[in-house]
Amino acid sequence: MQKIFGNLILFLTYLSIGRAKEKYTTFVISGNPHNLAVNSTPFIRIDDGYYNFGQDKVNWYVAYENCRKLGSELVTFETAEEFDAVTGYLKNKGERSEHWTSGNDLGKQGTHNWFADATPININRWAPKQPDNAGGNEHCIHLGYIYGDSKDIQLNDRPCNNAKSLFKYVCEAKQETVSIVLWK
Ligand SMILES: [Ca+2]
Ligand SMILES: [Ca+2]
Repeated sequence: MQKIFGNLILFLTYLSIGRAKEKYTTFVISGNPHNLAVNSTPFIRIDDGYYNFGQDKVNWYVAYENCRKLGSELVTFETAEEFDAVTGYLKNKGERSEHWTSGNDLGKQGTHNWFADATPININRWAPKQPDNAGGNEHCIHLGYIYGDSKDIQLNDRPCNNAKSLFKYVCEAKQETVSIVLWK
């Protein structure tokens, strides 16, 4: 009797697993098209991007390493809209510090690329007369109020590893991926 009961339990378990398999399907969708609530700590969502604002003042290489430790890269501004959104966030906070971006011309002097994805910097957000490679030694791009009378946050080139060029930094994470379970 005990054996039959045991077999019955096994059979019912088998049935329920078999049925459960047919009840739902898992889809993996890139991004978060339905704006589901996602805990993105330590990254802050601004428009469609996720950013972390490094508060220590370091050279460009250390800034990059610190972003990598968070599984991210120094920020890349693919569009002027993204630049305006992130700098708007800083301006709203009254933040006047300078921040490193992933931009540089370390690979080829005068060719400024975003290091995170190797695309050219083609947003028109340079400070007046920048990039100027002052002293022949400015190869990394930061953002900030570049001149004493600057009214807006703009881009400028500075030495990548210099005691006078220690800045905060903006890390950018890839978009999160959301798994959605659909019940049939
Ligand atoms: Ca970006
Ligand atoms: Ca410069």
